[in-house]
Amino acid sequence: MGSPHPCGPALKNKTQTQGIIMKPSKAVPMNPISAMDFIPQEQLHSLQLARLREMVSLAYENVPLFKARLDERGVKPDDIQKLEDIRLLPFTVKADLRDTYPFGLFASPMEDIVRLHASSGTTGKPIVVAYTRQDLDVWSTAVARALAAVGVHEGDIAQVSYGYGLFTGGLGAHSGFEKIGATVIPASGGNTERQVMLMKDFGVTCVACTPSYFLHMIETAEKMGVDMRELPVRLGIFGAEPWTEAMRSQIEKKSGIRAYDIYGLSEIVGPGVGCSCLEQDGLHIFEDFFYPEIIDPATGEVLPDGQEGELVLTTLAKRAMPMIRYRTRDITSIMTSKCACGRTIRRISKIGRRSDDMFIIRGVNVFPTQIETAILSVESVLPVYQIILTRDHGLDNIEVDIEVNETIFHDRVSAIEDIRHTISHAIERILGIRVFVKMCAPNSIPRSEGKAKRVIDRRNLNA
Ligand code: DLL
Repeated sequence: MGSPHPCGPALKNKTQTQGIIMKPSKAVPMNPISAMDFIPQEQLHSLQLARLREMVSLAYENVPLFKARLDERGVKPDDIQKLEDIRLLPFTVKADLRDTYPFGLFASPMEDIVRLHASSGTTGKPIVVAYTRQDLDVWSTAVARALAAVGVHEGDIAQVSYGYGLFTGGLGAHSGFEKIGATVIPASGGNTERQVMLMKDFGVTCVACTPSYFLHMIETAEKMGVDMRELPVRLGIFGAEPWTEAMRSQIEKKSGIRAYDIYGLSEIVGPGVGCSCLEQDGLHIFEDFFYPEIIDPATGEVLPDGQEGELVLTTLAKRAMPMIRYRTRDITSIMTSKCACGRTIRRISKIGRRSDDMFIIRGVNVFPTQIETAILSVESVLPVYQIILTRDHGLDNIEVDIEVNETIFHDRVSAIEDIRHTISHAIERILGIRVFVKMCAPNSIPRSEGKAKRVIDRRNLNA
């Protein structure tokens, strides 16, 4: 403690952005838990190599699938002599977790495993992930470092509104806040009016939930006559789903808080693989725990920093279920510039899409977040939308349903029609194709309490 927070001065200057008045934050001293974020690169690389070698041996000796794949390639754990040798190792994919369901990828005996989580897949069985006591410590440390990077500190009152349970969001965020020494309110998702009440009555200063759920909280607060800008809440730690910069600005504008981005996935640990810092420019990866690579999704070839591709992650400190070169399907790039916050750990750019979120309409690749960007380029529209995919005589069609607010809804029909046209054109500008846009009545699109369901795919039903 004692030394000034490397981001302190920047923080003070950021009370006003793009004409939006933000709640002032005070500069906080650097939390010692952040020390590893500033480790010199050479030290980081030798630590990464030592840990990688340990992980590979652990997996080789205990996970039959991994051993078989290495043997097939004629690779031995000892062949990993430098960090680049990671390229000798095979990728792991989601199907590997399904095929070995439930415990086939565990590398530690069951008596050392103290926690299981699971992520619900779109089909069939969930994937199961495991943690030893030491893994839980790594996880809470990663989340605490993420929180420290955005200025969460002792004395903060944190409402965790990610779902608690098999989903890693709730318990993951919870343990990070506890490690920082904040007061945690384990609200979990749902019962939004009560969420707003807690926020107000308990003097909440930090909220953690999905960005789409926070937007719903803002709306609910408005209906309850509570102005979030008047509450002590000053920052949000949002993640678990792709969201755009435009969505971030909307949230900040409507609530007066700072919206930070936290990234993670169950297979690797849960939330806390990476997080934005006070600079809000990309997400730092906690590289001493999770080794990032970017590959060309088509060829598997490793791409240089700066190039966009699929993020591949290797756990460097997880013993229950080490993950070697896990293909996340998340599309991003490793940023090449140094961050103004001074952290030496590298950043990835905001994850706007997953390769499996993509759908093809009339030959054009479309990602839901592109549609979000178009919608949010139009003033007075909420990012409450759904994309409906249908198939007619073998041809895919897309319809974008967008809600309008009460004021617009009760305005002239021509006003709604104007907005519809503007959005249609904005989408056409971004995608290069025309799509059918439908304006919907207020509150007609279901709100999410966790990850938003943006795409309703009806193509199989009426193919
Ligand atoms: O969503 C873990 C998590 C919980 C992260 C709370 C952040 C906050 P899964 O359910 O396994 O785990 O889903 C992981 O969600 O591969 C991404 O596609 C997406 N995702 C997670 N965070 C972000 C983010 C949790 N900040 C999948 N931006 C990942 C974009 C995200 N996408």
